[in-house]
Amino acid sequence: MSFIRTSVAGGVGEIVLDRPKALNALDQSMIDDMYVTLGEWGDDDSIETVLVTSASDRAFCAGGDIRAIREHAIDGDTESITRYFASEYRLDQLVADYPKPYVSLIDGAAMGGGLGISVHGEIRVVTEKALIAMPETAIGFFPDIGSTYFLPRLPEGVGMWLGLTGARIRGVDAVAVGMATHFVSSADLPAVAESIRSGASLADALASSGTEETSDVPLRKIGEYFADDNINAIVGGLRGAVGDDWAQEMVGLLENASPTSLWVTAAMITAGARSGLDECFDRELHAAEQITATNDFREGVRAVLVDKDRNPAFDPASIEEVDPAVVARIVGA
Ligand code: QUE
Repeated sequence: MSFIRTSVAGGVGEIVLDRPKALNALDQSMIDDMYVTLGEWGDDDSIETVLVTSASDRAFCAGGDIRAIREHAIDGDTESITRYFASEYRLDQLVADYPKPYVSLIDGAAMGGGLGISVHGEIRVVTEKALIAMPETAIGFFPDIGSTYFLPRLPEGVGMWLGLTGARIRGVDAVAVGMATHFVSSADLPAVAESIRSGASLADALASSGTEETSDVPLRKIGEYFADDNINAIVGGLRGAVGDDWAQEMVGLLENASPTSLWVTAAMITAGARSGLDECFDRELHAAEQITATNDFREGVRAVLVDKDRNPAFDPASIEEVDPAVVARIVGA
């Protein structure tokens, strides 16, 4: 029993994410199976291209197996937590370093861990059904999977905006900010996949990509409000924009998040701007080990994913009360 399916034909190795009931959330076995498969295919001269697709029509991959991590935290099983994140980040690093074209077809939700196995790869194809986000601050965690490397390299403020608010963006937006490389309509995606499987060059398979649609991500406002590394300054700026509905909507998203997670996220993205990818993964592993031991993580996962009351009791409850020493301990600064 495996939650990934693999096949090889015509020089193309395909991994199908197949855990639809959990929206393909990556559990330990999927991470292990993907790592082994990609390792073998990387050394196999008969394989020219790797294709990653989903068996779910709703999701590419909703994230990590964060419910299991919460159970490990409650049980005090820190070994399993370290094993999970270390192997997940090692998989993401392998995708980043992959010696041949690695192509992800994203035709549904791709969040958190789902971006770790796609964004670091060479080709990321999205459709109008793609929904892209780093939503971890709402569960008392932080944007990980190497996002502390790629978020600060997006256009001005965009990484901080995505990481702090957990805002969901569409496929066309993901192309506009550089998280995705190609847009194909969902109706045309099966033909693109077939073309890749039949051994066509990626240039030919993707020749008709593109869209008339335009992104409505408000880049100017994002640059205005989120190009800062201080949470008080960001939230203060947004709160001060009284007539601006978008700014107040962002305040609402930030108020939904763990205040500690917001400070940790800002510090991690700021540090990641000046770090290589491997250093970002090391920092993320330390922070993941630390933050999963906190009350906010247990409580955030409980409220969003277990009881689904969406009413977490974060402690402290406001950004002003967060202790900088706690943030520094989690980040490892
Ligand atoms: C933040 C997250 C995750 C999330 C929601 C958040 C995450 C994750 C899932 C998820 C969603 C549906 C499932 C599932 C998991 O949701 O990492 O098993 O069926 O995996 O706000 O980080």
